Amino acid sequence: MKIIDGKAISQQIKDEVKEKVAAMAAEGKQVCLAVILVGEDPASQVYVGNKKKACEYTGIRSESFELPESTTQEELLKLIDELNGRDDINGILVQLPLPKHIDEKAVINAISADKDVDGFHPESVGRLSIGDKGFLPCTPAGVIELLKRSDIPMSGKHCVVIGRSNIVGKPMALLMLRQNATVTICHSKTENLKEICKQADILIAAVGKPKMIDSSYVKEGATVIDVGIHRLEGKKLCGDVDFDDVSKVAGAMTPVPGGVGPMTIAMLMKNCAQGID
Ligand code: L34
Repeated sequence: MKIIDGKAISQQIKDEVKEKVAAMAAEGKQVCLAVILVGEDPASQVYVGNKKKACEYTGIRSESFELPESTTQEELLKLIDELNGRDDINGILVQLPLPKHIDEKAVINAISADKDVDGFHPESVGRLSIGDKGFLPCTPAGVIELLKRSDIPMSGKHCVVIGRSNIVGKPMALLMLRQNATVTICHSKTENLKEICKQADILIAAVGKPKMIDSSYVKEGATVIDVGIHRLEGKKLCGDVDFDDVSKVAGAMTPVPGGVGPMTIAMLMKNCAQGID
C-alpha cells in the first residue's frame, strides 16, 4: 500500500505558487487575500491559521478579519461589499461554517465572482458544471491534483464519491467526470452502499462520519481518498476512513492529517495567484 503524501505534494504546489507570485511581484503586481473568520470555532481557527501561514510562505499578502460571533449578517455583507470594491484585494475567503444567525448562501452570493477563490459562488459553480474556466473549489481540486501527481489514472476508471455536499461531493464528481472517470455519487439514502463502493477503482469518502469506511467497502488495490476530518477525544485527528483496516486492502490511500487538508490550502494559494485565468 502506497501512502499518498498530501503534505509533500502541497509543498510542491506552494513552491510553484511562490515562484509565480515572485514573478508577478517583479512586474509590480501584488497578490492579496482577504481572510474572514466569524466566531471562535477552534477547528476553523486552526484552518484559517494554516491559510495565513501559507500566504506568508508563498508571498501572498493576507489581510485578516476576525469578527466576533455576534457579528450580524448585515455587518458581514457590508465588509464583503467593501472588499469587493478594493482593487488591492484579489481574493475573498469567508471561512465556513458561519454562526447560525447568518445565511451562508447570502454571504457566498455577495462575494464578487472574480474574487471567489473558494469557488462557491453560483457563477463559479455554473462555470465548473459547463466546463468553462473559473475558480475551482479547493478541496475537490486538491484531490484531483493528488491523484495526478501520484500517477493514479482517472480516465475510464470507476470513481465512487460518497457525499453530495455543494462544497465537496458535487464538485468532486464534476471534476472526476472532467478527467473522464465513470462517476457514481452515493449519499445517506443510497441502497447497497457497500456493494457500490466495492466496485470503485477510486473511492472518495466525504461523508462526515469518523472511520465509517472500513475494508469491507474497498476493492483490493483501490485508491482511497479521505476528505473527512474529525477531532477525537484527546485532540487526535481521524478521517471518514478507518486507516489501519483499509490499509490492508487499498493500493494507495491518503492519511488524516497530512492528506487532503494541506491540499485544500495549497489550491487556495493557487487560485489566489492565478485568478480566473
Ligand atoms: N470557505 N470554508 C471555506 N473554504 C474552505 O476551503 C473550507 N475548508 C473546510 C472547512 N471550511 C471552509 C477548509 O479550509 C475544510 N478546510 C480545511 C482546511 C485545512 C485543513 C483541514 C480542513 C488542514 O489544515 N488540515 C490539516 C490538519 C490541521 C489540524 O491540525 O487540524 C491536515 O493535515 O489535514
